[in-house]
Amino acid sequence: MDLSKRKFKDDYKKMMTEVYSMDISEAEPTEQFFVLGNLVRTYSSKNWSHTNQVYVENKQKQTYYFSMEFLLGRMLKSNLLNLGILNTVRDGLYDLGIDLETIVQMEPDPGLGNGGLGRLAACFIDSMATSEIPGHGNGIRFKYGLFKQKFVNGYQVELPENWLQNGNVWETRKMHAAVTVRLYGKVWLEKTASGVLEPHYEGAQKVLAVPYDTAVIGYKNDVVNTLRLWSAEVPAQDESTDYWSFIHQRNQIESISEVLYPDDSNYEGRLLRLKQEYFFVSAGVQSIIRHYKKMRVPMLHLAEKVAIHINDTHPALSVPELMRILLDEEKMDWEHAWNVTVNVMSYTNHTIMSEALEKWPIDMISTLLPRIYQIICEIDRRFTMKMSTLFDPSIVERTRIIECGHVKMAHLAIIGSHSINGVAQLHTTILKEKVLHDFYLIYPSKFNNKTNGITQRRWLMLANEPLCNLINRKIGNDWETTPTELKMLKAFRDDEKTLIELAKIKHQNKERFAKHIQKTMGLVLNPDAIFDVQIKRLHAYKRQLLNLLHILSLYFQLKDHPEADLHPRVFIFGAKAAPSYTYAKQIIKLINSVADLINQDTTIKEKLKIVFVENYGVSLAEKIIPAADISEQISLASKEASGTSNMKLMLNGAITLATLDGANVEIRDRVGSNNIIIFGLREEEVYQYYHDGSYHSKSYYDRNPVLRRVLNALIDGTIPDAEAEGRSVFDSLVYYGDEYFVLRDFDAYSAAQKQIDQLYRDTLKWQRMALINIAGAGTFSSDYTVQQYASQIWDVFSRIRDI
Ligand code: BZD
Repeated sequence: MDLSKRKFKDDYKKMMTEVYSMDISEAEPTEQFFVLGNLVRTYSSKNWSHTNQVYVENKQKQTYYFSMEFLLGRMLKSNLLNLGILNTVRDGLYDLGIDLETIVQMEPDPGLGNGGLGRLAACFIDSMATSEIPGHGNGIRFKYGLFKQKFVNGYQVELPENWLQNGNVWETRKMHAAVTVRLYGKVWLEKTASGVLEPHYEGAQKVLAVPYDTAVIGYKNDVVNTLRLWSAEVPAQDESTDYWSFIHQRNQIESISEVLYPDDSNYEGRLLRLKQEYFFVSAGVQSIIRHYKKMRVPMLHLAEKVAIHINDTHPALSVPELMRILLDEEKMDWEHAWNVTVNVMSYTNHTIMSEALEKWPIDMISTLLPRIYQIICEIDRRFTMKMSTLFDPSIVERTRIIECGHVKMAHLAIIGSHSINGVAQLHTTILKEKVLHDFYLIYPSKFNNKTNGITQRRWLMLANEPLCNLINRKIGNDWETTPTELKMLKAFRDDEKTLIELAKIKHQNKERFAKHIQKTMGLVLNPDAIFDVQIKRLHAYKRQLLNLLHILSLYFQLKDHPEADLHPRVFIFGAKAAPSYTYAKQIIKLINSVADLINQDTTIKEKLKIVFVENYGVSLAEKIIPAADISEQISLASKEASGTSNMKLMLNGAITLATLDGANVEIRDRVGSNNIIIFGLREEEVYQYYHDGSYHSKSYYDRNPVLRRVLNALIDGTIPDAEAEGRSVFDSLVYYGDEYFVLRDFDAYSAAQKQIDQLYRDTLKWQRMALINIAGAGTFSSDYTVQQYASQIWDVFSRIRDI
């Protein structure tokens, strides 16, 4: 948008008066933030209603991205950037004696997600608006986001994250668009005079779903899409309602949108979770249908105007919910309703881990959602009947929805969608060949890959302005809207001046991060050290333990040979563990205890430092990533579906240290083997071990003296105050099979780390690698990913063609 500094300053002063009736000089930073937020809203509001109007007038097909999680991060700067007024506003505020960066910190970081899946959803809505795809988010307005993590004596403690405490400047409550969601009760079918079966309901609990809409602003293109998050409320009561039963009911209902479940990659069959899933799906589908009806296009054509995307299985109930509406309310017959539904729905799988696959006990579903359960049974009946004529009975048994008293949500999503995609090439191949092979035999053409992506706006333009400025000076700014243009940087691969500039920027970013750590943790970091970063959820398969065991081996090397020629290192961890995941919490405690041991040991001359940041989330990631030299992507091959921090870190010039897992494979293909450090078991080798059962972790302990010493340190008192945790980890690695092959990959990992130690000493060589990584990161822009979804899955129009 066009905005002069002068106009902005006038608007800001005026808004301050309107909102708080005071002068700027009297305002606190929280008030300054709130006023700026309000102003940004007014700046985008015209385009928001205009975008909606254009969509309606053109009867344009709309995509709705259904996701339990949207891990948005702070939105002020991102909105200013996308409106094209970031610098104007920064300068204008400066004139008014206000520092934008101070205001930015006042915004709570909405943590409405666990990790990669939720952050992907946030990148996607940003990219859809930027790519001019008519695409909107649909989710839950959790009152409490993912817990706030604190370390107490090295242990993770979870505190509530009350992000809405001071209100949310970005949202608009849309009472007129509220819908009713029905839970429990009885349902039976009765034949009408015309002979069709009609459902009758009795005694259902009614929940009012109230939408809160947030503008999703495209990058400098006047497009504003919508993120719609639903809040559960008590419907208006009639006068006879008893007061106490009302209070009881209110508590029950409001609990639905109270708190995000913190369990990532682990399924827990809790009733409240099932309520949450149905709640936002039912509200979303109902509101889509209500909107669609305004276009006056027959319901049979729904799939020409609407696409619904199922982000992991959490929204899989959208399949029977849409069926319910088409059958019961729109009076469509089953075949037509099913055809419409399958054409509307598409599904992304984000994991192959069996413990993450949702399956609900049938008594739970049938009690909570009686009509939905009937429909699921009918989908299952028709599926098994049809497939029995075409496939081996064992395949049908393995693929049906209802099995052993459970409803399998992935099966429901697959059968009810026209497209199933994995999130990286390797992941999709594993789905096709192993995990979902039976379904691949049945529906080969439904399967496709869409490698994940990240938005370069948040993860480079906002997080790393110095690097962004350097890139613009070298190759111009076409890459902002055509990110593959970053490849032009390769022309500077042998340009010493550019490489030195790159090194300087990284150094400044490391200094900035070191300052932050000194201020928040009291730890002094040496910015000349290698900053080695592993930031992701804590999970055994991601193998933070492999990193830790290697750190211990370096420590012992330095204890034995204080003169050892090791380049100083700072190991940076950021990770939350699911509160119920005991093993992950033990690993957190161990890392913190090793950090105490090493950080306080003056004999190693500051060569090693460990920083475990508390409460890792989007805002911290924005600080850490620009300062990273090494990106640790060391999951056991086959287990990490894609990963996305790998993409953010390469975009910021970190060198990836990785197994050939998830999108690491594609990163390697992009930058070439010389510009990434690959180690460890490959996916085929992992499966071979599963097949022949020949992995015996104890033999690695017995045969490898370095490893033995490190592992013994876990149980011999070397690590202060972590005996129980050390013993548990030791036993699991040495005696209980080492599920994720940590000991098997230890030597290869250590060798790779040694190679890094050597490579880093040659600044020009290192920076050349960094440059090639930045140049190759453009393909991993979520702009391209959503453009591929739009053209190949949703069949919606995007102004910009995919690559
Ligand atoms: O999804 C992650 C995968 O582990 C990553 O490999 C992948 O890059 C991203 C995006 O595709 N999965 C999750 O983040 N999963 C969850 O957060 C989750 C949350 C609730 C329940 C189950 C899983």
